[in-house]
Amino acid sequence: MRSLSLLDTTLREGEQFIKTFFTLEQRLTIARLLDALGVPFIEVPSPVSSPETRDSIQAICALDLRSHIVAHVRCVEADVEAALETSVYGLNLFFGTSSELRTYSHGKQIEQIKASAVPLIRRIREAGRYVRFSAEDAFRSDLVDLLTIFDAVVEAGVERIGLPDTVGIATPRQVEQMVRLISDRYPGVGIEFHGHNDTGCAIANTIAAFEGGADCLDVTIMGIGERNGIASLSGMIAQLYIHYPELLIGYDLTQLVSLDHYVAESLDIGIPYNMPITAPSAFTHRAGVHTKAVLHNPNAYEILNPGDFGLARHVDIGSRFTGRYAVGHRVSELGLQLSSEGIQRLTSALKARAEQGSLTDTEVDLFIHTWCQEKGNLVWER
Ligand code: HCA
Ligand code: CU
Repeated sequence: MRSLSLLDTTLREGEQFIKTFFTLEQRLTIARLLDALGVPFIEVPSPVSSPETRDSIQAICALDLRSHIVAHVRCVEADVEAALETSVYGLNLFFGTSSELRTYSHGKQIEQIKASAVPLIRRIREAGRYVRFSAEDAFRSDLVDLLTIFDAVVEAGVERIGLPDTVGIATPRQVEQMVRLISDRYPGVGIEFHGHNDTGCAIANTIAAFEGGADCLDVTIMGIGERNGIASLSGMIAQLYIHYPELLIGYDLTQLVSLDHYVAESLDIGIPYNMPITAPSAFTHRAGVHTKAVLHNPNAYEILNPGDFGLARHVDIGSRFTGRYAVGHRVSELGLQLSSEGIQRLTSALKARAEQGSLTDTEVDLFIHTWCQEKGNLVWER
């Protein structure tokens, strides 16, 4: 079986999201919840960011979690030394390699990048810590430049190479090809992928990276990050659950909902309506054709079992698209009995009422009771 580590960077990339401001207590709770879920790596910012950040990193390390804590650090000696002074498991080094970042961000040439990274990698390895080197903006970088740098950092002893799609420009096919090329060239070295969501491909690109040979995939809770973020933890869990369930052995999937809720509340936002697994309506069925089939067998329209995540399925019958089968089902759940003609008439009445706006479950039940009490409608009441 192939090994795969999810790396959650909510406490680093996620803190770069415009709505994020986590207190120390919130950072600690998020780290604990990620650990309880079973995420192998938790990324934190560079300790040089601020004294408060440094203290938070130490407090997270002091939790003594099973998850490895890794700091995201520039290839700058002082930054590396500051990170080595903390108790982090390892350092995630990064350096912009595209001509865009070399020109407008740090102004360094490829040779200078190599010259900065190599001694720092050696230093980190000598200190006995884990080290990864990431080529920021890899998917707009020249391939020869990338290979020149990777040859050097692999030689210096990096345990993983990071291939971030920093601007979210890549397609799944490009990601798979690039990851395959790098993993074929450096057998024995891990590959990490980090996919931004600028064109909505983050989850697809991240699973493509795994299929190309990556062994570490970056996510954040609800996908929060710079701009519109990166691949979401729930999205990747959903992908793995369906396509590679053996890789989720050891995860406590019931923690996912608490995590998304906790972060959504901390940010004062709702969980996005389209979030895999944890969206409020992720397991709600509405149209008559769907509700009938799902009531017969949930597999008809569900690929994820809500029970595995501590969630429940919901059949919505208060819409203009409601169907007779689901309405009849609700009638019997309420302990009432109607003839099939009665169900048909009740459904038509409910549909007509829903044309003025959808009804909540409570409103539907009230509507059914009232309709049934009308003379002649009810066949039998338990
Ligand atoms: C950043 C950029 C980064 C780094 C990813 C990595 C990106 O915000 O510093 O280190 O692999 O998207 O390139 O998040
Ligand atoms: Cu990023």
